[in-house]
Amino acid sequence: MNQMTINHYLTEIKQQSSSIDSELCSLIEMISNSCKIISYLVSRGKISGILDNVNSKNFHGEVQKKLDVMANQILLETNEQLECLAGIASEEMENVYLIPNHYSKGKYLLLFDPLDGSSNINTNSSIGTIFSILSIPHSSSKMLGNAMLTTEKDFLQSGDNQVAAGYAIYGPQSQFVFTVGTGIVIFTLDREVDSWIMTHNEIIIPEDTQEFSINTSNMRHWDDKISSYIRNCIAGETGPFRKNYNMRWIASMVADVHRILMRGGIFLYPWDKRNPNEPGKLRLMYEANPISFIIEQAGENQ
Ligand code: FDP
Repeated sequence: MNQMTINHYLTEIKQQSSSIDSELCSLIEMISNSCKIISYLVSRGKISGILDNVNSKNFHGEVQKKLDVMANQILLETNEQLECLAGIASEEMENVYLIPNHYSKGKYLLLFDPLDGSSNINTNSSIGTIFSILSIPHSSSKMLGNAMLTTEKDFLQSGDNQVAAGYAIYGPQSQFVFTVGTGIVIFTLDREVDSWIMTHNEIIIPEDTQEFSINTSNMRHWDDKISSYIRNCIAGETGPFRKNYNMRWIASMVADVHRILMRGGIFLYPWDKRNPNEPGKLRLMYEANPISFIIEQAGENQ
């Protein structure tokens, strides 16, 4: 069987689309390499001592585990030297990281959640890494010699501007899922050859489904519309939808969304009354935007 690697795939689509350049391809490949290292650490678990808490919280107030910190460092250090990035933003860092002057810079901005679902690390459940890639907006780009300069403001773009997005899922199989706006591809890590191998192409989310995914223990905090929708799902054949539904909640968005990519369903983490001044638990730039791009690309009309 001819095995398609990420490098082969990117080389092919670069020839087909003028909006995909070599820098973007190298960046995606390097992110996939970082995820390979993280996958290895995750799979060794307690043996590599990465499950312990470190004595710090991230700036969202969440207790960090050694693995959160290491995954962040791996993504940062492997990608900063690539010569195609101007800056990096991470859920684990308070400020954006501008590529230091001793490295060459490029036009891309990389945003990531190094370890999504990290409350599950100790339970040996699936967790993941989410990433999003933007370009420095033309209007704001300033040059220093040949290098583009960037500021925090350049990161604050609409999700529609993403040039690529994806995630790695570390489960029974490790998989790397991404889009450059031409559909979804999935690569599975073959540890025997230490390579991501394409296993799924042209993914379309099945239209018909019997599953919804939401943390129903928060129901009392939701607004009326969400509560009523979920009550209708729970009512099954006896309710207005006249259909029985099943509920699944892994508490790791990457794992819940991956299941939906494979067999359909809906995932919700709605705003709730516990933090009325916040728009919701999921972070727009590192979680909601990239996952939305993936889901959009897995729609029927692509
Ligand atoms: P986590 O905090 O463990 O990183 O985005 C955060 C997230 O996980 C999602 O992956 C997951 O769907 C959700 O939070 C789980 O939240 P609850 O524990 O409130 O159910």
